[in-house]
Amino acid sequence: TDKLDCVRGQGNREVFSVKRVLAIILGGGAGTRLYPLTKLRAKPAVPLGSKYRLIDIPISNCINSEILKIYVLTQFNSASLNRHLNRSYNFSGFREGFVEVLSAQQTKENDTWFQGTADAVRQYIRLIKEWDVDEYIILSGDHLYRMDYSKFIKRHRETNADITLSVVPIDDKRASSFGLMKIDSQGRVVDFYEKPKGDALKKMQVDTTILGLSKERATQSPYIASMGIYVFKKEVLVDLLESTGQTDFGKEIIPAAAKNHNVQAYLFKGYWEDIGTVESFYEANLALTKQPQPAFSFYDETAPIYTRSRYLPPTKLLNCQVTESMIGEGCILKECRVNHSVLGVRTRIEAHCTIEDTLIMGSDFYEPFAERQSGSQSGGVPVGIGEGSTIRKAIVDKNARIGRNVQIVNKDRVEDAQREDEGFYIRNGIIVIIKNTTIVDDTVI
Ligand code: ADQ
Ligand code: ADP
Repeated sequence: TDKLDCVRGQGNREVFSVKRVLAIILGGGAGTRLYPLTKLRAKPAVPLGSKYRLIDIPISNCINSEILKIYVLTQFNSASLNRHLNRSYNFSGFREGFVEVLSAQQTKENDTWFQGTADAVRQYIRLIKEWDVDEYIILSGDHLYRMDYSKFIKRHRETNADITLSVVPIDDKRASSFGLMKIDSQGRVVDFYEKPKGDALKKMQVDTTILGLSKERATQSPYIASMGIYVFKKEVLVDLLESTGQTDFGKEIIPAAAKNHNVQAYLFKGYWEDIGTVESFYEANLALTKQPQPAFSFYDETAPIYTRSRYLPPTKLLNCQVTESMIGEGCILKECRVNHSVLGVRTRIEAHCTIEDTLIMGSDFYEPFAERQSGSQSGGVPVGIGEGSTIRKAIVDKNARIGRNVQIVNKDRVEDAQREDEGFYIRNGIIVIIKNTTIVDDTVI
């Protein structure tokens, strides 16, 4: 089939078209930063904003930029990821489009897992280079943003760059968790340092008015950070991966290339958030409820975010007080109070519950009435949030069964705890109830 793909690729000869670009989405390595949301699924399949999944963001950006050849690289494949992609992105009507998962495999040449990002691409370089394209665009699977990649690619071609990095100005506080760079007056990257600390960090400080920022903004954000999104000339990426053993883009490939290649910086001006940690993921989800103007909205007529269509019935609310929240389809809410929260598809909340500052992911299925009845009669807990329960500052993963009069409020104000056997984690003070977990009646967390 590789050969066939190649032949199909050669039919595509538009000059200066984004169609001659292949996207490679880095879907996730060991999955530790979002754990336990990645306990039972690949990172790209993590649910986001009531009805989406993380992978919908870069794929939608690709589609809206007319890039329809998309590989998703993951170290940990899962049935739910494949199911989601197969059901959502069926490009039968588009010429040559595909979304395919390539998962890490152990081969004779490569018997170690969880190498870096560049190594993940290298494992599939033979397949990837078969495509007759001009550039590869390398994307991350855990960012929330809307971007027209065609502008990014245009800039790459205009500057005849070998590699172009998408960049944002960043402040002192967050700078050390990014790859930072110095650029010259033409926008060429002359120095790159991955996540510098202490003195090394200070040395990467620059005058960001060079990016066109006002004096005031430049003082607030004196660093130029890589978004971890790259456009590579085809032959440059192939050569770098085949002629070196470098395993990571941020740590090795980019810093080395800045010394002897034309590496350019492309300034991205929109909202962009790395949501690869439990804390940033939680914050970004709740930020969607902000009024009147959330920083990011899934709604944009010209560049929609796609996902799987589900044909769920509308949400039913009985006698609820809902403020500053987002509610997915197919939910049933009885007499409850919901404030500053995001509820996913098929969420079920019984009477006298209080839900605050919480992300509930909902459920994959409806439990028939008879099952709920007989289950609770025999001491079982139905899917959803049971009567009289209170949940604050938490993430409740899918299919969780929360009993009656449960309090998930972080009573002892714990910052971090790993209580997997009891069905939860606490990360940065946020309680995460693990997928499929049962929390019995009257539990206090
Ligand atoms: P990080 O995000 O910290 O920094 P990394 O951990 O390499 O870098 O992850 C990049 C992306 O690749 C993530 O989406 C991750 O899930 C995925 N990934 C990691 N290992 C993978 C593997 N083996 N297979 C498939 N996917 C994998 C990067 C850059 C910085 C930049 C920040 C911006 O290195 O320079 O500033 O992104 O967020
Ligand atoms: P996750 O969000 O954790 O990735 P999955 O993608 O594995 O979850 O599950 C999603 C899909 O699986 C749902 O759309 C649903 O159709 C199906 N599903 C899972 N469990 C059940 C069940 N018990 N009954 C019916 N459908 C189910």
